[in-house]
Amino acid sequence: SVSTKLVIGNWKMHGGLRSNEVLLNALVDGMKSMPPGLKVGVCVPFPYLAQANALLAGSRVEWGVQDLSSHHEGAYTGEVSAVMAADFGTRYAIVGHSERREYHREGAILVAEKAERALEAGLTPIVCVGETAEEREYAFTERVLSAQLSAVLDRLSVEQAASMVLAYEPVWAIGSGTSAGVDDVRDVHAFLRGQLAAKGEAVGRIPVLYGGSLKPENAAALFAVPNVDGGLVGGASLSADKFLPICEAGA
Ligand code: G2H
Repeated sequence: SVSTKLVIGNWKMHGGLRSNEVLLNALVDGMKSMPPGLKVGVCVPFPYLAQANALLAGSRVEWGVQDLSSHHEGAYTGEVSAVMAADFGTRYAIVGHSERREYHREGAILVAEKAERALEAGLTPIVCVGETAEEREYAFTERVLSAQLSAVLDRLSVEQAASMVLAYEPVWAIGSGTSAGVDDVRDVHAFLRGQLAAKGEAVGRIPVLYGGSLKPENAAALFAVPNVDGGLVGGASLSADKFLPICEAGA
């Protein structure tokens, strides 16, 4: 657990050259007055990596991708490798987001391979785990999270695992407008911390982010929950007016 927060924007499939420029410049500016220690990043669609590199290099805002290929290189039409992303100064790679797991049928092993590719290329994987409403209803939350996480931890070396970021994103809270409650988040993050700590002290200390309808109104309360080291922000990361106050709540 870390005292200063890590706040990552996940733009999903939003953006355009002109609107990105306005947003990224506002973030660079806004971060100038934020307390040191706070770490902020934005995960942009692949075509905008070069733009992020150009506008954010040297600033306090880092950038990342939202997915990666599980392969190194080769005949994989439409895929983008971790090494390619790294060519653009990329720091983070979200892997295993529930939208990838659901709409692209990504399984636990594939997600683990993607995390491994990211680490090999020097990127920090942000591994997303989360249960659906139905799984939660049947009290399968811990079983689901444990299966998703252990697939990754089993594949990585301890050194690699100690360099990743974990994000808890309850699928039922994503894009719903309502975040998970602080009691749920406290319980789940304590559970995840225990799973990580079982892999040793270094892995037990990695940042664990909360994601799912984070907004300026609920960020401070969620960031105050034990074992919450920051947030993964979707919808509210698309405007500086919302994203910067969330970042500030983590300062
Ligand atoms: C969860 C989150 C960011 P939102 O997917 O990854 O999105 O904040 O829109 O719920």
